[in-house]
Amino acid sequence: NQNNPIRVVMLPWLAYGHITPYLELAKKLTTRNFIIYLCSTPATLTSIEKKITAKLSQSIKLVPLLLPNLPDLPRKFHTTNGLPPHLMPRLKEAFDSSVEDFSYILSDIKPDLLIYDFQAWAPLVAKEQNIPAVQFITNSTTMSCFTFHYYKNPSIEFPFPEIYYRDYESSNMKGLLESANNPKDREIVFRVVERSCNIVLIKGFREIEGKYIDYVSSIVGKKFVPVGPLVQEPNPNENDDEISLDILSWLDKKENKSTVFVSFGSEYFLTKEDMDEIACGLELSQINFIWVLKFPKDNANRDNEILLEKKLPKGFLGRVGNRGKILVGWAPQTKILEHSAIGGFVSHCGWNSVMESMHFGVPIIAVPMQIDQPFIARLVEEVGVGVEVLRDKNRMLHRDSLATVIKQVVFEDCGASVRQRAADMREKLKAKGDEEIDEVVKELVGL
Ligand code: BUP
Repeated sequence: NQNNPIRVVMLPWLAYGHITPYLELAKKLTTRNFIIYLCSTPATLTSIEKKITAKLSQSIKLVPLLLPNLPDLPRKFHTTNGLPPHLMPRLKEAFDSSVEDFSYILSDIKPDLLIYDFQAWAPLVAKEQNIPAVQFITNSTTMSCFTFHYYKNPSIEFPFPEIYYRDYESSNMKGLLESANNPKDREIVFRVVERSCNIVLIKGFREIEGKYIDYVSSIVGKKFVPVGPLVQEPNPNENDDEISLDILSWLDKKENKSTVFVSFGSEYFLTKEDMDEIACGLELSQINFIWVLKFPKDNANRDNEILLEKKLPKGFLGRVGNRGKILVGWAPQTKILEHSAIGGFVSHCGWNSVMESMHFGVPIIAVPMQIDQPFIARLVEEVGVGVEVLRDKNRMLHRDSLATVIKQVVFEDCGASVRQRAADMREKLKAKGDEEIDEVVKELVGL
């Protein structure tokens, strides 16, 4: 009822790739009489602050969570964005030690519900205050399906070979399997999900992940409820910075579907070997490209041109000339993917990026790097909206393989069906209403 909105505290993991789906879910729920308190560190909240318009700020409140002051973890590192990888364990530790502050926040707000990510402590704090808690997993369900299967039945073969990564020896897969055989890890993973009320929310939709959603629900013993693709629509009124404007006007001069967008997400830093092969693959493919490059925040004060000259193959920038744009920092990704000049997305297959690519009908050249990305790359192939660039048996990426897949997906006849599937997916998603959110609201109200 209008006078009694449902009040929800949300606590995502401290990463842009997590806080944006939480924000998008928050936006949808506020249209159904919810008030959301989105709780995160100031460093993480900064990345979404400008998306909270005056109107939204009535129903989405940003609540800063201050991590204990750790001398070697200054505030700017209280988010995974640009976090040098060696500091990740410190960030996790600091987040875990914010339990007391979080408990104050909950007792101050007294919400009807907590929606949490993968902090096992969050639902316990809520339980102490009689607040129900629901987990919202922002990863692809293919990954959850795999991990929960092996955590539960380490000796039984995984029933979906279609998404089982081709390379059993990859460090990613080895790490997952080792962890599955470790009783301590097993317990932790189940503890997080078991503390969720009888449902678990997941980002995605049944048409592409239905069988995985059903399977994971059956092994965990809770209903996994998809919340939809949650793609943030590009906001034409949002002021772009100078670099973004330059990129978009450069794209305006390129022909329809003549250019690929290249990005490996907000968290991953390319190895020197991969950076060389990707650069040379783009050069070989002869295609126009926009490449977003990320370096750890340690490097942020360096002059970008000098940094690029040092990191990219010798003479690369001169040879590609006006055919390529390199952006160090943050790209207006959805505005780029929406642009008619874009004909493909060379992507690490982060779940948000894949949903955005499907939403805008852009076929994917999949170059997965870690964690859930190899599973998502297989799903992208299964759904038919992209092709994976395979590595060799030593896990090395090769420039020729990348160039071959780019050409196939973007303009060769043999890629026509992939392009068609991507275009069909766009139409399918356009026609999709908010049925997932209605279902989610029904479940949440019934808790
Ligand atoms: Br980089 C970058 N601009 O320059 P994923 C990313 N994004 O808008 P990730 C930009 O960040 P995990 C940039 O549109 C997407 O919504 C992009 O999320 C946006 O990958 C998000 O694709 C990136 O899920 O996170 O960041 O590696 O894989 O952990 O989900």
